[in-house]
This record gives sequence, structure tokens and C-alpha cells, in this order.
Amino acid sequence: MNIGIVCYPTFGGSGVVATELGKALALKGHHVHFITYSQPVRLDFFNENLFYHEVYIPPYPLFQFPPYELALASKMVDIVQNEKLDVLHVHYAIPHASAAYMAKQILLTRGIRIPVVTTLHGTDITLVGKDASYEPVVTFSINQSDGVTAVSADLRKETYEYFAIEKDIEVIPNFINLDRFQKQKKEHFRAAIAPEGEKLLIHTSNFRGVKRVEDVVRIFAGVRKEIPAKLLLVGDGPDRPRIEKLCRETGYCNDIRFLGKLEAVEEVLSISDLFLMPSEKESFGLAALEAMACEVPVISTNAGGIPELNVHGVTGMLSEIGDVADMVKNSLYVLQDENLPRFKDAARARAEEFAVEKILPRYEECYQRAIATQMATM
Ligand code: GMT
Repeated sequence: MNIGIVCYPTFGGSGVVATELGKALALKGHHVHFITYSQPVRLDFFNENLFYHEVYIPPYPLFQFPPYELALASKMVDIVQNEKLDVLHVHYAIPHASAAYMAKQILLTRGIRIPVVTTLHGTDITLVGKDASYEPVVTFSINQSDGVTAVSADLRKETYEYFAIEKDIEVIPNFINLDRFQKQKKEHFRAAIAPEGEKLLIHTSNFRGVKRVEDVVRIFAGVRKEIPAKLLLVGDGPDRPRIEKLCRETGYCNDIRFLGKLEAVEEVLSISDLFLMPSEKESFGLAALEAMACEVPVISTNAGGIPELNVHGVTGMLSEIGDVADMVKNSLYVLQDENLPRFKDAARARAEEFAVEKILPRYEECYQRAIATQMATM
């Protein structure tokens, strides 16, 4: 198949999923065309089946807000027509689904039919999308898609609750490349960071409000009061200054390290004992899946789709949003030497259920169905 993938090129979960999907499809022999405003960060190799098309917005003094959606739709028209795409797969509804609708209508006037598959990732539905500023366009463009997928059953439920959706939404969960995300031998690295054999806790995110990174620091402080431990914070974002201040206030500043945006996150996950995900919203929790693949159990909230991944008492433990005391108690339980090995093994075993090889065929089937649905309307 000739597949167009539209996504955000950043470290965010939707961009990572879209890029890993495109890479896996290309390795299977499909031709994959990425259409984004810059090279996706996870597009770290090329083969003969991978193509990248940059969306360019010519600057003009009148544009206080550059019209990205129009430039994107125009680029989609160009690539679908000239590269003879069979299907367009857009990740994150805003503004990709509506841009795809516009491209589809323009192409129709040229006698070209292109099926569009929209994948809903999370905040495009649960936070941004349901805001009245976007809701009518999001509802319309989801309903105009030929195939719609959501990354968890919870996200599908929320989409039906918040929007008047007439389409069937298929749940296709996030997936993981187990060759890359596996425990690596990095003992020298661990010895440098935790020389006294301290337990290592880790959190990775974009440091936004929904991630509740303050709770990460409070959980760590509670654990640190009881046992020797260190905290690794991976990522960056708007909440970082507040988090740094809180770290100083806990008195454990010297046990907390900010590592910034790391590409080889699997290397630090490999030396960690416990992953903290106290999110307020999380449609799936790709970061937790990456940790589990590296044999790191997860202390999380029960928000959104997290319980569809993290199994309470098996791969980690779940608490109510904001219940820091419970998350401290759970962390100390999982970290006990008699408990940790079985949690680590179970985390890896659970991650294996989401191997890319298992999930990829479901996207291929989804494309085939979208193409067939389009044909049936001709
Ligand atoms: O909020 C983020 O972490 C970024 C966001 C995105 O769309 O880029 O992530 C969402 O999509 C991921 C991939 O499907 C999911 O694993 C995350 O759970 C989801 N984040 C939220 O729902 C907050």
C-alpha cells in the first residue's frame, strides 16, 4: 500500500506512535509518506520505502496566526495526487482530521478519492477537542473520516460521551518495539547515579498540567523519607520551573536529577526500579508501556485508559488521582526486595502483549476496510 501519515513531529505520544507505525509499515514493504512541519524526532532511520514531505507556510506580515491547516491540506492534495496514495492516516484530530477532510474534497473535484483514517490519541478529545472553540469541527471531521480508531476503550467511551459521533470507533492500543525497549546492561551508569545501591524511581513526560509532575516529586519525597532512593526526571515542559522549586522545598533536591529531553530513554529506563505516572488524564500511557518493556513496574493513577495497561498488583499498582499517600505506600510495597522481581517480570510480560508485530496488522486491516468502504460509495 501507499500510505500517507500526518502527525505532530515532536516527542509527544501521538507523534511517537505515528512515526513508529510508519517505520514498521515501511519495514513490511509498504510505501510510507510522512507529511509534517518538521522531521519527526523518532524518524531516525531511512529505507527505500520511507518518504518525508515538509509542510511549509510562507511567511506574510498579515498573518498573526500562520494558516497551518491550509498549508497542510494543500500538501496532502499534492502528495495524494502525485505519489498516488491509497490511504491517508491522520494522528491527533486537531487540526489533522479537518485538514484531511478539506484535502479529500479538493481531490474529489479532480476525480481522485482518498480514504481517510483518523486516530484519536487523547487530549485531542479529553482536553482540547471538547472545548467549544473546536468541538463542532472535531465532531464533523471525525464523522467524515472513513475509519476512526482510538488508543483505548476508555478514549472511545469518552469520544462517544463528548461528541455526537455516528461512526464505529475501533480500539487499537499503543504498541512497542521490543527490540529497542528491553532491559539493557547499563550497570556502570546505575552505579554512577545510585552508588550506594539506592532504589531508582523515574518519570518521563512533557511536564504539562495533566501529568501532575508535582505529585511525582511528592511521591518521591514520601518514599525517600523511608528508604534510600533517587529520582530521575526525563522530559521538559511548561511546569518545569514549578517542579524545580518544589524539589528544593522537599529538601531532597540532591537526590533528584533533571535529564531533559532524552532520545535514548530506554537506557535510563533500563537502570530504573519504578516508573511513576500520577496523571490526571491519560488515554493509554505510552510512557508506562515503554517502562514496562524495560522491566520497570508502574505506580500510576487509574485515570483514563491506564488500567487497560497497568494491572493492579501484577505489573504495578493503581491509585485515585491525587492520592499521593496511597502512591507512596504502593511504591514502598513494590520496591521491597521480596516483591520487586515478580513485578518486573510481570511488567515485561504485559508489555509483550503490545508488541508492534501484534498491533500492526490491525492498522493494515483498518486501512483495507477504509479503502473498501470508499470503493462501495463510488
Ligand atoms: O499528552 C501527551 O503525553 C501527548 C499526547 C499526544 O497525543 O501527543 O499523548 C497522548 O497520546 C499517547 C499516544 O497515543 C497516549 O499514550 C497518551 O496517553 C496520550 N496522553 C494523554 O491522554 C494525556
